[in-house]
Amino acid sequence: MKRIVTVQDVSAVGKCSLTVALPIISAMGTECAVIPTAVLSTHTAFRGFTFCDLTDQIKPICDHWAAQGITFDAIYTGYLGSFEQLELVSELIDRFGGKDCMTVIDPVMADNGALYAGFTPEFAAAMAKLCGKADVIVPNLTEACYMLDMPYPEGGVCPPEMAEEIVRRLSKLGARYSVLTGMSSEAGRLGILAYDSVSGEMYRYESEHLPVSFHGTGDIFSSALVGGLMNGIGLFSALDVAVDYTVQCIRVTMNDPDHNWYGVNFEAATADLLRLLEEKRADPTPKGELRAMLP
Ligand code: PXL
Repeated sequence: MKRIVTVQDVSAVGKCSLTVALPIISAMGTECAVIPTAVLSTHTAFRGFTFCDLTDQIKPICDHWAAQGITFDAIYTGYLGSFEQLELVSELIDRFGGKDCMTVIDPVMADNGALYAGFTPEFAAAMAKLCGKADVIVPNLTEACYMLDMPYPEGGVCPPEMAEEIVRRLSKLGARYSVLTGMSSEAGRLGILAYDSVSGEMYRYESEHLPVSFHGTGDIFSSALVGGLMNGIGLFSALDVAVDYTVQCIRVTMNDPDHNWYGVNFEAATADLLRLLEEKRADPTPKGELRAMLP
C-alpha cells in the first residue's frame, strides 16, 4: 500500500486541511501519515479561534520516523503558518523526498486577490522558494501572483493566454508541473491549467462553474489529486478526478438546505470520488506522466 505524509494544520471544526486530507486520501486507498503543524478550534475564517502551535514537534517526529526507517511515496503540504515551518518542511523534503517520492505543494496562503490573515508578501516569496523543491505545485491565481510578484489581474479575470504565461513563469520556480487552479477559459466553466515544463505540454480541464464559493474546496481538490496520483492514474487524469470531485462536493452542498457556511459536504460525495477514480483506473490510456513513477 502506498503511504504519503501530509503536513498541515488541524482545524478541528471547519472542514479544511487535515480533516479533509486524511479522510479523502484514506478513502482513495492510500495510507495517510500526518504532521499536524498546529491545532486550531476552527479555521481562520471564524472569529475568536484558538491556536496551539506545534512547530516544535515537526523535527522530533521526523527524527523518530527516520530512526524507524519509515519512508513515503509522496509528501503533500498545505497550509503552513510561519517561515520556520517552511524551513522545517524544506528539511523534511530533503530527508524523505527523492526520486521514488512525489512532492506536491499547495501554497495555501491567499484567495480572491488577497493574502489570508497573518501572511505577508515576504512569506509568499519564501513559499515560492519552497515550491522549487516540489514535483507538482497547485496555486490558485492569487497565490501564483504573490509568488511571482506580479499584480493580481483586475477582477481576477485571467484570459487563457495570461494563464499560460503564468504557468510558464511558475515553472521557473523549479517544479516540473505547475497547476493553476480556479481557471476559466469560457463562461460557465471552471477548472485548472497545468503545464509540464519538461515536455512543454499545456493541459486544461474545466467543469461546470457553480455560482457559489465555499471554504476548503482547495484542500479537497489537492487531497483528491494526491490520492489519484497514488493510484497511478497519471497527473492529468488525477487532475480530472480532482476537478470533478470538487465540483460534485459543491453540488451536493448546494442541494443540502442545512449545509454549513464553513465547508462543503465532501463526505456525501465519497461514492462519486471512488467512481471517478475507478473510471480512470480502468482507462488503458490515462493522461499525463508521473504514472511512470509508480508501479
Ligand atoms: O483551507 C485552507 C486553510 C487551512 N487551514 C487554515 C485556514 C485555511 C484557510 O483560511 O485558515 C487554518
